[in-house]
Amino acid sequence: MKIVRVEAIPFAIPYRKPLKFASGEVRSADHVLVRVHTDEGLTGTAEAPPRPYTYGETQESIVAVIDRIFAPQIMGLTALEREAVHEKLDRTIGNPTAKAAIDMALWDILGQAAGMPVSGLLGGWTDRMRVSHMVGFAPADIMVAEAIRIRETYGITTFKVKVGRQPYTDDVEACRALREALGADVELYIDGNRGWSASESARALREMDGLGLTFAEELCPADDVLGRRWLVARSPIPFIADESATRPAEVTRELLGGSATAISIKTARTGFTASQRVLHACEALGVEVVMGNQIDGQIGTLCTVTFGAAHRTTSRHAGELSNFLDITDDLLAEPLTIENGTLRIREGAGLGTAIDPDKLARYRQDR
Ligand code: MUC
Ligand code: MG
Repeated sequence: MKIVRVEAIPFAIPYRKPLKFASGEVRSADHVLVRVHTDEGLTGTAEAPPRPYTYGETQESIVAVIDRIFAPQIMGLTALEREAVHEKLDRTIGNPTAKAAIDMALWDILGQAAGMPVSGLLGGWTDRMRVSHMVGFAPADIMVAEAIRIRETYGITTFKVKVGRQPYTDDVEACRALREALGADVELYIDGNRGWSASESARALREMDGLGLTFAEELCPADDVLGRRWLVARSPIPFIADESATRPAEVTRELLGGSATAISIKTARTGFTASQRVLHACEALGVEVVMGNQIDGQIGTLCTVTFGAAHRTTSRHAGELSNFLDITDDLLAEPLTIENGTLRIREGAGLGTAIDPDKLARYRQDR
């Protein structure tokens, strides 16, 4: 199971409509397909999504760091030496999605070698997750129409509403319109991507009181250290750290410092190995977690549901698993389908991320 080759293939697939949020917007899935090959002919597959506004990575930087630094460092190690692989990767600061994709590709290899699904190797709690759909910025009536369409088409009843606009009252109006249109049975929570100040966030939360929101995520920057702690101490609902807590140590720091009371776990940035460290820390500390989405394609979404369904704690809340619906196509040979508001894991050996070679040829950017 020696690693003999690591491929980092840039590809781009257009979106049907852009997804807009306070820290940026996405119009094309310009991701990197990561394939780790072993001497026995097994190939582990995952994808890395560049999010410059969150991690500083670009498609070019992901390819470069894998080709020039990570691949030469891990060549010759085996898929069973994950700790040694991570010791090498961690010599380089940052680059979370590049590292995570390599980690998940190694788990894929382990599953294939063992003839077992990765979800079972991780924990095997269940075979599916309820899906939460992310509603991006638009006028309130368009956001309502999208949520209604998603509920009618896919049976999804949990929505994460992007907030953080100026004036904040636009978002208060959108959340109120969503609650009125969708009724009391739908779960709603909000994500500000650091768009507001602490005082704007506090006013928004007060004005949204009564809308039955479950969580508030990254409403103001964690770098506004005292303002953020002040806000979190007053928040009537758990306050999720997402981009401010991207590594196990950051999770500890933000939670113990009072800058968050819940955590978004994203396999796109912590793979499976570090996501388990984050999850176990959260379980030990007694804080809730949500499986987040790095605006993943279907490969990344399959990784998220594989991890989320594998553990009891991550299965308690709906996982953010529907961003791929906005993308016009994908590389997966067998597309994902959301039915009755749920997404299932793959039952076969490994992750089930078999790639359609014709689609890869069509969308890859390096030839
Ligand atoms: C999210 O939960 O914030 C948007 C920016 C990012 O880093 O992730 C997405 C979704
Ligand atoms: Mg977020």
